[in-house]
Amino acid sequence: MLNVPHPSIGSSISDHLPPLGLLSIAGPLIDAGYCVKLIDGEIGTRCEREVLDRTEAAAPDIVLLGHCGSTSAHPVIARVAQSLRLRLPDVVIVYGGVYPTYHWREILATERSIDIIVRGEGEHTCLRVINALVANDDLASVPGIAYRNGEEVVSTPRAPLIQNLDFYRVAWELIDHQQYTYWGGRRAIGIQFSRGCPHHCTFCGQRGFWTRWRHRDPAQLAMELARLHREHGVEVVNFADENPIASRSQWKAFLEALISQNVELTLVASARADDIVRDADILHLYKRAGFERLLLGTDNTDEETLIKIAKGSSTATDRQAVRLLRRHNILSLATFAVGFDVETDRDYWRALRQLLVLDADQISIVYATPHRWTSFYSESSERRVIQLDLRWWDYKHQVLATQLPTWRVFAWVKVIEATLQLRPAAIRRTLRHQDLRLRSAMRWYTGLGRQVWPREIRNFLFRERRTNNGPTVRELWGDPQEHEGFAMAVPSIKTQVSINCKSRNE
Ligand code: B12
Ligand code: SF4
Repeated sequence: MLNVPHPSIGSSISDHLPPLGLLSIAGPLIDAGYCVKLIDGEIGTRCEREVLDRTEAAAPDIVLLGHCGSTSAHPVIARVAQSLRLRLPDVVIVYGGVYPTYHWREILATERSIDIIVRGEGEHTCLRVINALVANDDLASVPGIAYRNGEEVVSTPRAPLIQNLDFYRVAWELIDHQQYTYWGGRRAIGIQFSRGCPHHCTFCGQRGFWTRWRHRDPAQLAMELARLHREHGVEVVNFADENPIASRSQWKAFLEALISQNVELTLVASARADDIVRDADILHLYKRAGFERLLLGTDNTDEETLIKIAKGSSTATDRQAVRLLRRHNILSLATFAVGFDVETDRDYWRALRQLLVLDADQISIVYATPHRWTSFYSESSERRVIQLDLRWWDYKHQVLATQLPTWRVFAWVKVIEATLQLRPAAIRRTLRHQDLRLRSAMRWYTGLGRQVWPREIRNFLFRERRTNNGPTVRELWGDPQEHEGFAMAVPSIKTQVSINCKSRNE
């Protein structure tokens, strides 16, 4: 398994979390008797050549490629696959993750080094692919994949989603926990309590990928986290869920189970503001379980835009959530997306004022990015694309033209970030927060900002090439793909039981 070095600024300056996607597909493969090795190019020198050398030296039969940065990691993955093909002509290259799940047609047509693409969740499908390759079976019998058959690109029907998320395990044994840190150098992992989200925000490229909200057994997850803490010294847990707290009863059961394990962990996760407000009476359990920060996807401060993107939330709820978290000594990180609509200077000025009123502890500004499998893609299909290099399709770079020139949008983003991070309340919390753990979390985040800022400005001015008269979104990537938004099929309970039994026997 090969995790390539990602080009984002964050990847090169900050701590690294283990590549959970690859470790998740490794668990079932190891349990089925395969010999699996992980080469993580995000750790250490982050040099592509070195990663290739190590892969070549391992002399694998099959190379599995995938990266959490997905769309923005694709150019690196394509380049690495080409080099691997030259070095290891007979190796089978399998690629998975969000971007290839939807763009498999173009990838297989243009990247001849990539043999097979796994669409959707990888645990069960990847195992079936490898079993088929080993047994020399016809790949057509494996649901949820696309591959090249001679000159033809072939796909099989969508694979059923995994209903029991406790059925497969994450192959933690493939990593040295000392190498993975977060939250300012503390030993860390990413883990999922749930997959999917029951909401319908138009721009979201994740809810369709996971197809339906499901969760792990609360007690089992709590036990796994306690074991990772006791046996491997894990201190920080970053929930890799879109929406772990969608079900109040299951989340409460998890918090109580973790509290009863009596382990000192720092927890961070994403949540919806309305769910935080819903949980006002149990937020003390969040704190006791170890929560230090919740990322609130506020996304916009304009009520009309919030309705347009079907956020199902309001600015008043966002404010209430921030206050409730503060009352319980939990930091809030608000994400704010620019570029949904035709924005003017006045819109940015209003956004700045409303974000000041929101008063979240930390802020992260992202750019609206039209993924082909979302309804935001259809809505923006006639807008011009200014960024043709996929490496910058990572939400941290403007890819769609707006009414304002790019430099002015960039300037506004920087002014908003600076104003919010340098306002007296933020400085006070960074320097003198009463809770020492939160104070150091604020310092870590501010320190990251100090490193990222100059690089972002330098990249904007000197490295990133933008086009003034680019194609429209539709001209670039073709017709919308919303109808293929659900990456997996929902099976009947009977089918799922037989899937699980079969893979246990495998
Ligand atoms: C936690 C997280 C992070 C963490 C941790 C990253 C890490 N090292 O694991 C941090 C904060 C560092 C991060 C950074 C970034 N992230 Co991120 N991140 C996530 C998040 C919330 C969870 C990822 C995860 O672990 N999922 C759980 C695992 C099990 O799922 P998975 O990786 O998709 O893998 C499954 C399948 O995809 C498939 N699969 C995956 N790979 C492979 C490979 C093979 C061979 C096969 C067969 C199958 C397969 O099987 C797996 C098991 O079912 C996701 C959203 C989400 N919920 O998935 C975004 C997400 C993956 N991130 C995203 C982005 C853009 C980024 C950044 C580029 C942002 C930036 N500008 O810096 C960077 C990339 C830098 C980097 N080094 O990773 C986007 C990608 C969107 C897209 N369509 O391209 C996502 C989807 C969020 C979103 N808003 O839509 N991220
Ligand atoms: S709440 Fe978050 S995860 Fe759910 S659909 Fe909206 S953006 Fe996606």
